[in-house]
Amino acid sequence: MRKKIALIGGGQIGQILAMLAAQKELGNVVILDIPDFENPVKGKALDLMQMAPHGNYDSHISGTSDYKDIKGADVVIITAGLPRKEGMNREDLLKTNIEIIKNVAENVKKYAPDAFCIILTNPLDAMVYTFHKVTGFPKNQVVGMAGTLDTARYRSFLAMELGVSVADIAGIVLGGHGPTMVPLPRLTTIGGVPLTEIASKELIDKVVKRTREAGTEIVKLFGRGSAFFSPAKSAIVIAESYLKDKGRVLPCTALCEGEYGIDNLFIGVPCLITANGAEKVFEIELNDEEKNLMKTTMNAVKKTVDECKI
Ligand code: A3D
Repeated sequence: MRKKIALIGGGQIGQILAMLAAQKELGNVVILDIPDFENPVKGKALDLMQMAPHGNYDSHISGTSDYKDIKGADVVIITAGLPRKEGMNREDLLKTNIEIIKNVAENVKKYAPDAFCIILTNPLDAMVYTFHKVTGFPKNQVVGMAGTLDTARYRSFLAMELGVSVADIAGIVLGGHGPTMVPLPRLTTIGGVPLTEIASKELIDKVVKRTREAGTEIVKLFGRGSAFFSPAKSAIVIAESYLKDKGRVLPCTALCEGEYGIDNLFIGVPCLITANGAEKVFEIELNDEEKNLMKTTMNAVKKTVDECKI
């Protein structure tokens, strides 16, 4: 039987998620939005069905505002909520998006209690924490998508600066989804060659800074709204690893229970994604400077989580 992917939120990211999931034939896709946006998501679904003959996929795509339609979903990807506008930081979205996430969590718990859940709504780390608290799902069943994107941004900036194939850049960005995130140049390699041996400190610092501000750079260019192609692709990579039991090791926002000295917080860490969900968090031995950066990002995430009062 075909797998089922429920997309909660059918806006900018939701529509690209639907297209990518269909093109990869990950399963049938249901796009759910609020009643006011039921017709637009039905329209997007119909448009994607009409792309199928040239897109070479048989996935069925539908739109709805009724949670009954997500019943039996294998994967739920959540983008419901407001995105940033120019001049806003992610925390400015907290008040509105926390109510939306609580509502989504209650419904996912009721209608798709076995689904692997991937959350994108900002402020990301706090929204994943809230979703996990409200659903009470096991920790391996809930992740946030942020580090997968932050790492993709880091890799693409390095490729652009160094004039090398992005495929040969292996690296990781840890921590919260915001300006305190922690790219790890010390552990980055280009075709097996350590980055620190072929790039100057100035170049590395420039890329690290641009990575931390990458989302804001796009928000400034758009004026209204935030990135959507790359966040959608990053979430699909996580979903695919789960659905196909690929065993990708991806930076995801996962529950830490002592790892990295972090307790009871969802934050970006390297995760093994299999058919069991976020099966394992890998712990890397960090140096003192990196440990300090992790402490700073942990405190930033904790501050936002505390504001959720959940
Ligand atoms: P947008 O195009 O506005 O789509 C959001 C959709 O959510 C809209 O269609 C809304 O109608 C819908 N929605 C609102 N409330 C509900 C609800 N209660 N139930 C169901 N649907 C609802 O935004 P977007 O797709 O550009 O961004 C979505 C979210 O992702 C925002 O919070 C962004 O900040 C966030 N985002 C995260 C990243 C990460 O890397 C984590 C990157 C980019 C955007």
